Order: sequence, then C-alpha cells, then structure tokens
Amino acid sequence: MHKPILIIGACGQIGTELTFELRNKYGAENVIASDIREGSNALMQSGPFELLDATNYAAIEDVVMHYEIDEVYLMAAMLSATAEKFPMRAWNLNMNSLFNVLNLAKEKKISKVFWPSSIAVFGPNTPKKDTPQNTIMEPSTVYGISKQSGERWCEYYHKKYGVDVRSVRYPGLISWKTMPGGGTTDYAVEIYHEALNKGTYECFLNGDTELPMMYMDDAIRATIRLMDSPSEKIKVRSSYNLGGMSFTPKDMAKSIEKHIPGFKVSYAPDFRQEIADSWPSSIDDSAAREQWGWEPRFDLDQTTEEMLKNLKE
Ligand code: AKB
Repeated sequence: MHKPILIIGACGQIGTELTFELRNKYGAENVIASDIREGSNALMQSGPFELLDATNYAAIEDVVMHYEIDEVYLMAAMLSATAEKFPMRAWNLNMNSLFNVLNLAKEKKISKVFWPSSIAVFGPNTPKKDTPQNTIMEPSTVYGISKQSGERWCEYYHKKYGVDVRSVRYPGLISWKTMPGGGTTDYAVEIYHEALNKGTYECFLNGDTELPMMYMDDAIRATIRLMDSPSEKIKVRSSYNLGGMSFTPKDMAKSIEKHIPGFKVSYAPDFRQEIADSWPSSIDDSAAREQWGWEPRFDLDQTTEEMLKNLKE
C-alpha cells in the first residue's frame, strides 16, 4: 500500500487532474486533496478533502500529522499575469508555501516533496530556442523571480538537509477539466472554449508568439514518473526542463480550423505580451529524457482533437 499523499492546491488546473490520477493509482483514501477553497463536485466527491491555506505552517503540519502524510505535492501558486498585479502577495504565497513544505521535510515529518517550477524562470537574456537546462536565467517577472528563487532553495535544502525534493519547469499547460487562472499561456485553453462557443477568439498575445506548451496528460505523466523514479536517478534538484511542443497562436488557430471551418482569431496583445516575449520559444529537455526517461506523447493536432472532443461532451 502507498503511504498517504497530500496535494496542496488540489482544486487548480494541475492539482485537479493530479488528484484524480493519484487517486486512481494509489486509492482515493490515500490521497488527501486540499485547497483554500472547495473544488468541482467531481473532485470533492472523489476522496478526502481539507480546507488548507498553503501559507499556514501549523495548519499544514496538523493535516500532515493527522493523516500520517508521507509525500506532499505543493501545487498552490500565483501565476505570471496575476503576480504582476500583486507582486507582494505573489511573493508571499509562492515562497512561504514552499518554505513550509521544505521545512516539514527538513524536520523529517514528510519524506518527499514535489514543487512545480516554470519556463518563467528564464528571462529576456536566455537563449530562446532549445533553451538549455543550465543557462542564463535572469527572469523579469514577479512569478519568474519567485520560481527561480524557489529552485535555488530546493537545491539548497537537498544539499544541506538531504530533503528529497523534485521539480519540473512546466511549460504552458492545456487541459479541459479545470480552467487555468492568471497565466500568460492561458490563451491556449481559452481559445478552445471560444472556438466551440462563439467561433471566434480575441487573443491577448500576437499571432507569432511561439511558446513551449504541453497537454495536461503529458504533464501529469511527467510529474508522477519523476516522483516514482529512484532517488539516485534525480541528478537535478533545482528543476528539470520539460518539453512537449512549441507553437504560436496562429498555429493553434490553423489546428482548430481543421475541425471548425471558418474559425477566426483576432489579435489584441496586452501586458501579457511582454511576459511572453521574455520566455523561451522551445525547450531542451534532454536531462529529463536521459535521467528519468521523459518522453512527451501529444503534439498540437492531437491536443486539439482531445480538447474539442472532451469540451463538446
Ligand atoms: C503562466 O503562464 O504563468 C504559467 C506558466 C508558464 O508557468 N502557465
């Protein structure tokens, strides 16, 4: 039997699907979902749930002790676009939640941690194409600065205190079960909803903005594979580059048009354009492939098929 797992931020875009998948794999009663607010009916009815503020150490510790939690997936965060509006709130949430979980692991109250980083750790001076695992970073967004600092702390806690922390730099994630919120890559989800509902979409990035993206099934598979890998295989304790596909809003529009003829996208770039322009256009994820066997499965057209099929149902 797998030891109990706690997911903090279980009602968000990644947390929801991670909760379902881990419950399938390890049994509903072994996966405790938690968030600052309740989630969808499907999630709430699928197993144990606790209301939990990720910035409250004592509250997390109580849940960890009560359920004898062994592993924590910390999915709560303020994403890039919202973080630009609320810099201090973003910093406090993104950093304090991480310290809470790292300190629980340092004190041996839990034995393993997953913490998500992002392509936002890179900045305008980073090589844009096939961005290497180790390169210039210099993030220029509040969110990117918090993720970059988080990566440094993860590596530090691993080296100094032996904390088994694992992380990937997620690209933009595309999913149909839960909407993303406050991200720069959110257009890549909104576009499918509007294509089906209205047949048109006004994109907040310009049509040629190429960004690294991934279908959620791949992201969940990567996360669980990394967490299941033997510790000695995990050589990177900051965070792994993770590649899926790279495309522009124009590429997406073409892919959707194959299913919805006449679908029209207009472009009205806003403040998120500057954020997107500071990020890589594609990612070199050879370290993840070599060290723990990462391999993406979904390309843009397969993603479009899955998204349209599931959103129609
Ligand atoms: C965002 O757009 O902020 C996120 C991310 C790339 O981390 N989806």
